[in-house]
Amino acid sequence: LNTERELREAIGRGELVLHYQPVVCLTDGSCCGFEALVRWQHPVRGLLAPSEFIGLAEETGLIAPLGMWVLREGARQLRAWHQHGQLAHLSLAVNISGQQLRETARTDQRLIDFDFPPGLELEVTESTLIDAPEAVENLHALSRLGVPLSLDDFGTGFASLAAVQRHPISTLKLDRSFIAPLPSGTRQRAIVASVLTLALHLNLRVIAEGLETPEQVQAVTEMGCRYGQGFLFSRPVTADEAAKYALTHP
Ligand code: G
Ligand code: G
Ligand code: NA
Ligand code: MN
Repeated sequence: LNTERELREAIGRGELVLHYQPVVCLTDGSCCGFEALVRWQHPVRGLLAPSEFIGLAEETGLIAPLGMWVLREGARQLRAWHQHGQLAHLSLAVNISGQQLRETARTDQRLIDFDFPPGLELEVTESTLIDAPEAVENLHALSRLGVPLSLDDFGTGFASLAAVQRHPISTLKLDRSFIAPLPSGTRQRAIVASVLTLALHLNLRVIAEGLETPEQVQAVTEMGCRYGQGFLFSRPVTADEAAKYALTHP
């Protein structure tokens, strides 16, 4: 099992890497941006998924330095892509844990002082909006700085669209548990259809997560969804592979 010391040293030694999953415009198949997903290149255990160390990072407070590393690396990569004329349109969404948002006021590595490049966005989960007033304050501060915010795993928690409206959220990421049963699941189809209808009227962008088949793309497109992510398009890949994907899906 990973220990706190191991993870602290890993952050310092540069053993973390970011992989990138394309966000695709469903109407023309173009790549409009990416979501950054962190991995730990462990010297012995190989490439570890976030589920194996984000929990430990949150329990130990290491989520603050880890989260700042992810933000800095994502911003560096996005700036590098933007130098390339054909990649200047890309956006990049970075995940930020509620715990990190809560702690940011108490740490010296203030998220609020970060120099966000244009196109850099943040993703938070529904529970962040619900259980942490301090986190919500920081979210509002980030939004006032012009940072676009997405609500991740939408539909799995307790956030209603009415609650979403009280916060500066510009994008909903429709959780893949609603997408998986499509096109047949009639109940899920009804949920997806009503979320899309309301979201479009509320001027929220919606990204369907976990698209794995063309039939699922067709189903969500017919219901008005314009953006998607999922293995059908690409798994999360390295920065070089991500750039190649963007260049071949203009
Ligand atoms: O990469 P994978 O598909 O295994 O991601 C699993 C989960 O880990 C997702 O819920 C994602 O939001 C979370 N995650 C991935 N990267 C980061 C990160 O940089 N910071 C935080 N806080 N969570 C992340
Ligand atoms: O919680 P979040 O949505 O950030 O998690 C992203 C996770 O979802 C990553 O672990 C990523 O590998 C996974 N993922 C992305 N696309 C698909 C997909 O099409 N199908 C499945 N099963 N998982 C996916
Ligand atoms: Na996410
Ligand atoms: Mn999600």
